[in-house]
Amino acid sequence: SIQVCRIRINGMTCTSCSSTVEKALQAIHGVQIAQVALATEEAQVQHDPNIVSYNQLLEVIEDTGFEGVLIS
Ligand code: 9UX
Repeated sequence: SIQVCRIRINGMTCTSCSSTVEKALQAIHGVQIAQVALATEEAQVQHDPNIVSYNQLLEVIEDTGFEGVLIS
């Protein structure tokens, strides 16, 4: 089943930042939809937890140079 999670993204200051994070999340196998909002500093990610875990999402975010923190 698909899980929707919200992640706080710390360190983004421009739309290029948020685009980088969004594209990285969208490229992950097991992610259906990923949207990153600069204004709220939040990502909403629909993923299949059997394919990609929440912790793997955080690792990809950190690989882009930003910090991710689970909201819900
Ligand atoms: Mo532009 Mo966002 O260097 O860090 S991509 S401000």
